[in-house]
Amino acid sequence: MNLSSFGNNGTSKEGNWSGLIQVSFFCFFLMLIGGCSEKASTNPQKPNIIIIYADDVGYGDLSSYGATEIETPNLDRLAAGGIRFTNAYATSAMCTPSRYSLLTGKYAFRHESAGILSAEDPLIIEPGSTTLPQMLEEAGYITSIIGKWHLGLGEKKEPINWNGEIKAGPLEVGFDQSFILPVTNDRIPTVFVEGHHVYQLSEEDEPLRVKYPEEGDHQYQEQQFGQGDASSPQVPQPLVGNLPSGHTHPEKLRYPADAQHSGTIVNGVSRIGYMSGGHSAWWDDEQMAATFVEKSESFIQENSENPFFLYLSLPENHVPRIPNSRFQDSSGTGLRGDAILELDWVVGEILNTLESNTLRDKSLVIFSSDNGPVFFDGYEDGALQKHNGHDPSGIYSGGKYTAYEGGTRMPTIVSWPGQIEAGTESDALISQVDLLASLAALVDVKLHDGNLDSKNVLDVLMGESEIGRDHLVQQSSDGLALKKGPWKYIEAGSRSGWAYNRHNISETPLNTDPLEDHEYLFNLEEDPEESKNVASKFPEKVKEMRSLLEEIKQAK
Ligand code: NG6
Ligand code: CA
Repeated sequence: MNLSSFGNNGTSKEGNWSGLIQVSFFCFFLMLIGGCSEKASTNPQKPNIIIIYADDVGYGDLSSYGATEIETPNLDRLAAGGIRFTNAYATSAMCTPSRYSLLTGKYAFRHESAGILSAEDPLIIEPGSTTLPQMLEEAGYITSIIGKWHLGLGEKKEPINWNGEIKAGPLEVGFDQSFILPVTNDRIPTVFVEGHHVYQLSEEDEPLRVKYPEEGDHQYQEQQFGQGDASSPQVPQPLVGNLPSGHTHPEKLRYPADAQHSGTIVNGVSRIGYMSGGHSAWWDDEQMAATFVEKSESFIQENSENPFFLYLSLPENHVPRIPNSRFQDSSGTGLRGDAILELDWVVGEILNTLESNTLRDKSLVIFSSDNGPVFFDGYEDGALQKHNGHDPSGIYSGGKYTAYEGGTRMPTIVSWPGQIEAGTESDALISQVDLLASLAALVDVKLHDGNLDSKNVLDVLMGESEIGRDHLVQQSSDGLALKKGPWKYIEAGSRSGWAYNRHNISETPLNTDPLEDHEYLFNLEEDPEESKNVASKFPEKVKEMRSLLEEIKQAK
């Protein structure tokens, strides 16, 4: 008998307390007669933990999740060796909030600054607070982040000096080592930061300077110039230095960009924001995947005797999609598909490294993505025109930014050979916010922060239980949604803005009233595509879901 899926470390306000108390008494009684084993707490195990976190990869993007136009053999190998989750979620349909939840165990809507960040935004995780790497460090792990960070750097008061010490960042919130892409690959600066310093920045270089347009500038540019019209006499000039930008030199671009992505050109692609100097440190987009593989391999090899935690946060499939030339034109589905193949290659390299170091059986590997897919996200890179029938949201509607299932339901694979049964599938409801409490249970660390949204679903992750969460919150760019049982409730206002992006394969509005500002209720069992709003048919259910969401929002 295994009861540990009921345990939530007392961390959540959403738990069924009376059930928990009953179970605790029952468990206590069984313990007296020697029959209750809470595997995670009485027999802690310390496998290496590797979270491979992809960017903008959708539910339908992997062949193990039904893709037919794209083959992902390495991710399929991972799935064949573990559990494939079909009801697992990121907390949000955007990057920063999902990553915030993954690392802190808290819903990001509780944090006023956890929106999509720029390179001028400070760190949004409080140094010294409970985080996934800090918890694992406490359990004796060596912890490292390699890849995309996007949770802010530095402090509020002072802008970052990119030529000096860059702090606070990952090292201040629990990572022992860090090699990061600081923001997004479509944002300036296009440099890596290792520890507290820009990687490979030469002192001989002009100082690296970074500047983003103010909100007002964005709108001004967009209204005035649309897609960076160089023939206009008022072409926006760089806000720092005088390097070519998408506005000033559109003829230098691999592909056209929208006004916001028309800042400094790096490797033939204009980015959000402006940069000058620091040229020695600029990354080569085509080598990025190989760089992260190389850094990961060294970290794994150097720590083969320790339990280690590697948060490998890959930029594929975020724009701009500039895979290595080996992958360009390899998928038959345009650059978006090519980037998925590159991601799959990285996963294969990591698995091979674990195997060749005889670490595979000692390693728990978790793969997921931060938010749903998108074709056009600022660049005319042909992704939409060349999809060749590949639908990255699978059977679901929507994608990145949206409250629909495609925004947050993520391909999620958990594998630990010898401990988790291979080739299995689970439809238990889980969220990435649960990793903190679940992994804490695995390594037997008691969490000090009592205000977490994270629930211990370790038994579900281990394939020992099908009982996941009762409900979870999905954050879109415009509001919140709540999923409970077959029901999905979307609060009023949540479908504006990006709602036209309902079905990503066409990005044409299938929805007849995309901007209606009212509540939605869907029965996902009967209508997984979220096409029939049944709110007026089930007013009591709407009321119940609305008040549960309100209760979760109010919880502190
Ligand atoms: C948006 C960008 C988008 C992408 C996103 C972050 C515009 C118009 N759009 O603001 O291109 O960079 O931020 O994506 O600027 S995420 O996956 O990191 O959340
Ligand atoms: Ca993302």
